Amino acid sequence: MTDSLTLARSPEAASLIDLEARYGARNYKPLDVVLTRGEGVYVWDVEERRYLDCLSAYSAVNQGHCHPKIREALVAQAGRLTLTSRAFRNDQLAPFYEELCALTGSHRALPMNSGAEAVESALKVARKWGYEVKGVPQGAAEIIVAAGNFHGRTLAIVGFSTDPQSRTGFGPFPPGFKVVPYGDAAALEAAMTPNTVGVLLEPIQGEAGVIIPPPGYLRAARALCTRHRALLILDEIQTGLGRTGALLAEEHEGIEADLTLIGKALAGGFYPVSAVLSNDEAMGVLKPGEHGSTFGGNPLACAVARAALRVLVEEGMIENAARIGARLQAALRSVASAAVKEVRGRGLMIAVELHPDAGGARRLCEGLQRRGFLCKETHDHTIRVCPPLILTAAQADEIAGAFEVELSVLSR
Ligand code: IF1
Repeated sequence: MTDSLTLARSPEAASLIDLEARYGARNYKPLDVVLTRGEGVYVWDVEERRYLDCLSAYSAVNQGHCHPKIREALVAQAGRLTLTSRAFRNDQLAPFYEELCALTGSHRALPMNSGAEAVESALKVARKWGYEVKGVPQGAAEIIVAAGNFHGRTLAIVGFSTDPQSRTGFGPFPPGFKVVPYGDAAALEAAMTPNTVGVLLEPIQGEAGVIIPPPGYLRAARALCTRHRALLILDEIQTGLGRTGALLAEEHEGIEADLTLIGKALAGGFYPVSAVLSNDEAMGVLKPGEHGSTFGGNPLACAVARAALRVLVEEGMIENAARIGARLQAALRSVASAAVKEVRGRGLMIAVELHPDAGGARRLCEGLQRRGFLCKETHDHTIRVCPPLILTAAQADEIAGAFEVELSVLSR
């Protein structure tokens, strides 16, 4: 099991890695690649080696690295006005609301910063809606989540995580959450009570390894929430904004959530911007002073997000993700390797799962790195393949080719 690369490491890279180890919290174990520049699907390390980015910063760089039009919007706004607090209004928030709601068919949007903040905000809205609109007794609200979920790293969120690494050592956790198996509509129905105020699901579970639920599961969840008067909350922070070949993954099932969470690529990798998208009934429960954020809805965030959404749509990235994603999935499935257990995906949200005895996903990622492709493993045996949505057919074929070569080494 190689635990370090055979790639030559310059004194600059070695020094930067040492400084990280000396001064940084050790909450990540990144590949030993020190990046210094990004453009489109490519990033370069401090030794000027070029890599095709197959992670897109966990789908936060769907538009490609350093997109020039988003950068222009950032620089222009940064020279005018960056932060006012919400004590005052600014000239970017209203057009951001209007464009975002028009694009997504939402009635209202709540602007936040990180994905976890959007999730926490949705949990608060669902509980308040439950008490004030549905009539659930105060303090009795229940929210159902799925096993294998990943919704962020705050205490409430890790409190309902089923991943020991995410939750061990951080208790006690807030009550009011129930966990059901993902993809099982009967189990979801059985967990619903008159106090159920919300069901929080990822349309495709990202961190769990691109787990796609059975066809009809999301439609069933939608119907159950309608029947039991609970809010369907879809976390599209990773699946949204074109990643699965549709603007929102919910479109593949022809449903609409009551609350939809977006983040990551909402600002094309330039700035932390997230949002809760809602119909009037749910978001209407928030009154002035009941929720907020220092940076939520700031003019710089809104200007950047407006540009990020504009290029996503105008440059056909969503359609490209569908077309090139299908090509890449087919090419990866055609790789004849005994090491591969399954290739899963929708659009350019793809995962290659290896058999447990194949030698480990981390080793494959290090081999791919030597060939100029940056991928990230999840849960030991699965490699995410999530390049920017601007990927070309030729680049998709290069990724599949690199997997074929590295997998042939693994399966020997
Ligand atoms: C890490 C992966 C992890 C998310 C979904 C909410 C959030 C995320 C579906 C929270 C964030 C990031 C967090 C980052 C690595 C990455 C990740 F799933 F994408 F692979 F961890 F599981 N909902 N996912 O995927 O958004 O607060 O981070 O802006 O924590 O290591 P955030």
